[in-house]
Amino acid sequence: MSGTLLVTAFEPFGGERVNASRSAVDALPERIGAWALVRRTLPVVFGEAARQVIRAAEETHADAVLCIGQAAGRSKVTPEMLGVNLRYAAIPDNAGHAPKDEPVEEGGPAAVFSTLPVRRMAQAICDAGLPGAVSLSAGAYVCNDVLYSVLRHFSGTAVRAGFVHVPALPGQNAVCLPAANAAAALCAAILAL
Ligand code: PCA
Repeated sequence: MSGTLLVTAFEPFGGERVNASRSAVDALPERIGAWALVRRTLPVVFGEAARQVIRAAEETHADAVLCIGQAAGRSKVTPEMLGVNLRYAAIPDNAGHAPKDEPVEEGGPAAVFSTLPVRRMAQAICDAGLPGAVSLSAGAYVCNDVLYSVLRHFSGTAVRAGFVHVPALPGQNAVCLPAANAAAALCAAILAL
């Protein structure tokens, strides 16, 4: 694949001052292989984050969409296999919403698979000497909300979409990965698209 790749990161949430996804995405170059990158930062707000991804993808005529989020406690850069039709917030989002077991989409399928080659992406991260693994759960918070909604929106179109969680930054969590390493892992994953 080649063309325009929309890469999104998230603003900080949960009372933190930084978001590792933003640091990693900021460290990416303008072009990676055959891809020209366009970047956006999303609010950590159910529903609104996904709307902003979809609007940005349509405005920029993106050929593919790769959303990046932080997963504190994870030690690896993890391409997500699927999104689920579930909202559950252990902490309120940045607009104060804390849904408890609500659907993302009323009547939607229980789960949708990423349309990016997640196994190849994870393997490429490992081949680059960086920590990578496929994840089978993007959780039920705003990252999953974005993945599920974006996949549903672009289902049946030529636009591929997926999500990668990165570990927290040093100083945020004992389990961490420097932004430069997370960015290098994302580059490897993007080259495998
Ligand atoms: N991580 C959260 C939302 C924003 C982010 O960076 C999540 O995993 O849902």
